[in-house]
Amino acid sequence: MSVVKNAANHNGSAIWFDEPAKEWNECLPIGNGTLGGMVYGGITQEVIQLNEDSLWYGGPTDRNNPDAAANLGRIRELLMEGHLQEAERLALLSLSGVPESQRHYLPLGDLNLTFRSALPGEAITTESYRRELNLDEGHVAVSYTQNGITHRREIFASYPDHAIIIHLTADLPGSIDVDVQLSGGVRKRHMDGIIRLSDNRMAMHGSTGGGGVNYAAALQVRSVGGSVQMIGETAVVDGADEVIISLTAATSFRYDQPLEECDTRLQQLADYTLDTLKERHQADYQALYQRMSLQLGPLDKELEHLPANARLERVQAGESDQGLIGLYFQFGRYLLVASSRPGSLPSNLQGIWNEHLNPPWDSKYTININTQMNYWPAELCNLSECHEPLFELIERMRVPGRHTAKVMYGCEGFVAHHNTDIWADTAPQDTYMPATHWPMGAAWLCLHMWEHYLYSGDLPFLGRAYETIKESAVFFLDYLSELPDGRLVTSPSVSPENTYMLPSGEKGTLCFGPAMDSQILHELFTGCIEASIQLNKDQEFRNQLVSARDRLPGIEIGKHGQIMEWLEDHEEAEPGHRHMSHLFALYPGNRITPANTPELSHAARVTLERRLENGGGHTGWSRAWLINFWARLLDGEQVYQNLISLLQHSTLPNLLDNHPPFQIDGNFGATAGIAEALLQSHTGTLSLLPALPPAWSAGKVTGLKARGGYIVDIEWFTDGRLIAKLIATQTGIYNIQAQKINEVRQQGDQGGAILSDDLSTSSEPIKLNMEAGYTYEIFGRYRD
Ligand code: FUC
Repeated sequence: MSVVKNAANHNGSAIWFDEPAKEWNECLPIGNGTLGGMVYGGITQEVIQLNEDSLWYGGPTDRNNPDAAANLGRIRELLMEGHLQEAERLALLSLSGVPESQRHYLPLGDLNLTFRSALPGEAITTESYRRELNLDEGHVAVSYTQNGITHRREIFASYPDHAIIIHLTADLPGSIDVDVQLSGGVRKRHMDGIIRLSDNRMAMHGSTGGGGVNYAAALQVRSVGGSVQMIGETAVVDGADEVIISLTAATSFRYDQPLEECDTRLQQLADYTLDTLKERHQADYQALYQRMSLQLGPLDKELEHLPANARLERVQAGESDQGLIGLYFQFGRYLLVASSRPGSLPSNLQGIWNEHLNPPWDSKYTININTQMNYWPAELCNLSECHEPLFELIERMRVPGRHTAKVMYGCEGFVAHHNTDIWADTAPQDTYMPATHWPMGAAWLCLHMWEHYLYSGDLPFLGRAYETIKESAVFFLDYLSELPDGRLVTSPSVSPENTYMLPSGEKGTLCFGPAMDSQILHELFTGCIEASIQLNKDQEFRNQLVSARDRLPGIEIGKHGQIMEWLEDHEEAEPGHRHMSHLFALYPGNRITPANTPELSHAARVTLERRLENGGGHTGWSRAWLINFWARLLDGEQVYQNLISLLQHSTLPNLLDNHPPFQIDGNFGATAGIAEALLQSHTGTLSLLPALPPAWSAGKVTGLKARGGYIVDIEWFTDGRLIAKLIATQTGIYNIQAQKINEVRQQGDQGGAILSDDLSTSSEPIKLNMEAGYTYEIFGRYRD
């Protein structure tokens, strides 16, 4: 067989390849939030590796260490007295979860299509092969010409129809001969069997151990022309013009009878034509995906003729490709739509795409940075609904988290540590000193609910979120310890996942009052205070929070001019550490800003430079966090350099993020970072092109979202001009900032009007009184 490469392809919104995936890291992902597939695109053998988001090993358990409460006081004393090793040993024994590990995610199996497209002995020639993820349409397509017949496969995961649809066509009627099989893939020994549901439907079913879920995956094969018959465990298609395969899966996490659920779904789809299935999918998908567009210039359209791996290799060799960055951005948005939809679980460490029985870090939720990073683009990049699964998980964490708070710490409220799983487990994970004993996971997650309100202005949502945010704050009012000087600190805790050094050379991780904890608490208390004002309730509780917030340690600058990571100005064992927890207040927090806290901003810069000089940013997510930090420091050149580093060192051939191994957070973090360079609104000022990389000398973005619900389009030109369009969904006064704003026009139903011109001669923000329903056009400059 020979594969002749096809050079004549052209589509700006496709991630495409001229050969099948040789391994999983080259596959293209599809997903509808609950069902995921990785498509290999093989010519005679197509494999789609399958996942269902609720297929995890094991059931819920109570892992809280029964000896925690009795030892907590002693651990705190040991820490205060400086007996670090004893404190750590006792914490490891008495505060770690029992057993130490939460539940892990599992793959579902494989869909195998074996094409019988040549007569025995006949030579096969294959040419014009193309495999693409079409971001505009939300599907993967594979096409090739074999012995003169052009075959095409289109594969999409439909959210409205709970199914993966595979459509096979060929340009010669009667020429599709294919065997269709479901298999457990790597789980083949953990599967109860394959059963026939009808003469064109079959299902695979089984259960996971440890009291875990029952599951089923089922498929239905329909042909236009030719025939479909079941032989053994195979659906055999002969001589078809066209084939439609619908595949679905469910587990007992959501349905009492997963197999029946799958069968019912497939029967409902049995009469839908391909056109109907496709229309329903596209209407749903495009309503989200097409809210935004991004073109970064200078754009070299010729590069679209190159497959994604070749484009990536060019960038890795030092060439520029702004189109690839635009593609990477939209791919990030695609991945969020594909892995997190209302009703699904949140996007985990690998989104929903996992091929391992024993996945890296369990492919679950690491909530000391990674899960949060997955959701950084949700609001800003106009995919607010995709945030919902995270809120549901946080809310589910309240019950186990309340128990953990009581049993481990004797506190009210709810708490979670640095990981959680499908069952919203809140007890500490692992026996890993740098990470395990960190009580801030839920508090940080709660800030996502607050942010959702800031973007949406949705008061009923705030009413719902407030209960969760408040319950997290209640925990800390109980948990915080008072220092002799009156400050309130978390104890014990760690600064994820870094190690400090004492002057004696002793190394430690357990501590009290690490900077990140105080910074998260400051924002949690502030959010809770402001929410209670918005909702006009809980004045007394609010007062308690105000006084507790005043007693949190402030953000301090250390001996190197850096932001201090711990309460003492310790040296770090690994100055280039991947975590930069003490810069939480710069991003995603908002207390360090160049405008309001120039000294702290400078110290944040020093902190980043020290990390980078010492090899920082070596994991994908760490590099993605750097991009956001630099955007907040308004340094476009660094935004760009770190994006390039991400593409050069932490990106797989299919553009998925590489920790290594594959971990999806870097995709989402970098997507957010690109947007953060173009629009910021965290200080109450809407800032246009605040950290524009000089390399993006012209461009256009549409559909970004700013806090307050504004939809923002910006076009900018090589001569330094910008034109922005703001659609106001709420009425209010907003500060607008660019390098310079010359003129503002209001457009409404009644036509346009120049509101003002000659507005700013400096880069100071202007005040704009915006009315809901109106569009405001802003003419200005992003550079002198
Ligand atoms: C944190 C990080 C690791 C990894 C893991 C899933 O523990 O420190 O780098 O991303 O989560």
